[in-house]
Amino acid sequence: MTVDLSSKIQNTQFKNLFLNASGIHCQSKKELEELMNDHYSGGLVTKSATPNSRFGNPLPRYHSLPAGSINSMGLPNEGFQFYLDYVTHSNIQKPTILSIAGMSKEEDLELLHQIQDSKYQGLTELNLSCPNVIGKPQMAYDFASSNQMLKEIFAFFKKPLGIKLPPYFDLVHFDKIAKILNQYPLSHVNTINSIGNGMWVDVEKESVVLKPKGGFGGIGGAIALPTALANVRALRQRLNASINIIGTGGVTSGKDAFAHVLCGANMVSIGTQLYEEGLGAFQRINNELIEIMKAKGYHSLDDFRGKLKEQ
Ligand code: RRO
Repeated sequence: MTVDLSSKIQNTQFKNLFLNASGIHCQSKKELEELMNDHYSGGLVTKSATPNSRFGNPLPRYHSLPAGSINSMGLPNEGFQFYLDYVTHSNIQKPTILSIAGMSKEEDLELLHQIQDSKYQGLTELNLSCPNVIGKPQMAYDFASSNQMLKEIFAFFKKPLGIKLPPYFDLVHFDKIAKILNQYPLSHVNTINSIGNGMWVDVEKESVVLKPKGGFGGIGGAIALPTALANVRALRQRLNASINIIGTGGVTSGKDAFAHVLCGANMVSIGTQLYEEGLGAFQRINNELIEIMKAKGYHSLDDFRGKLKEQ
């Protein structure tokens, strides 16, 4: 029995549904090349870019947890031009998602103007949810500002654009954000970014584990899975069908990816597990998902996407 893992975001066709989560294995040229050449990832997402390169927050800024991770990287990246050059000039063998994260609305608009004026034809993703930049709130928790920003963006931006959302925790907030997003021709939403401003304690040292922000950081990995599934499901139930969903959060196995698709994900991205296991995670998780689909008699993702049953 053959199983087809191909998927689409708007008109962009991916040979399989798996992506790296932005920030994982996608900052340097070497990492991007390795991702580009990996046979088992369907596409490539770049590290969120700021106008100029950044070192990011002081170290230590990533810590593995028993069932996930905490990070406060602080947007280390090579600068917007580096990533724009990479996705427009390199030997591109798979679809790309160019992630951007300006430090202000003005910077975001400026980066989007540059993309609009460039020859880049791939997908762009505006990160409205980085939890770790000191003094900068997560924009997508401010509904009025997000709406105003999208209004200004779509007045000039005509290429495929998605946004990266933070997790929401209240059904009223899902209603509010979906009502805003449904007014715009978004290619996709990517949900969820890490669960912002968590804390881990090293009991032996009686200390936090990260240097920046007094130890507060974004939580990812297996412990984020239930929150991620809820966000994919709740947004799929509310967003226009034309807005695709990239499910991100807590995927460590084919089973977790299957659950994301059941909740409505078109694509699935892998963060903490990719960092911990390396690129081999793509092949393993691909194979696990294929085995589950074969056992259930599913040929394609459409056979079960969004078909989560209620009790
Ligand atoms: O660089 C980071 O600290 C970071 C970013 Br931009 C993000 O969107 N999510 C995250 O967990 N870390």
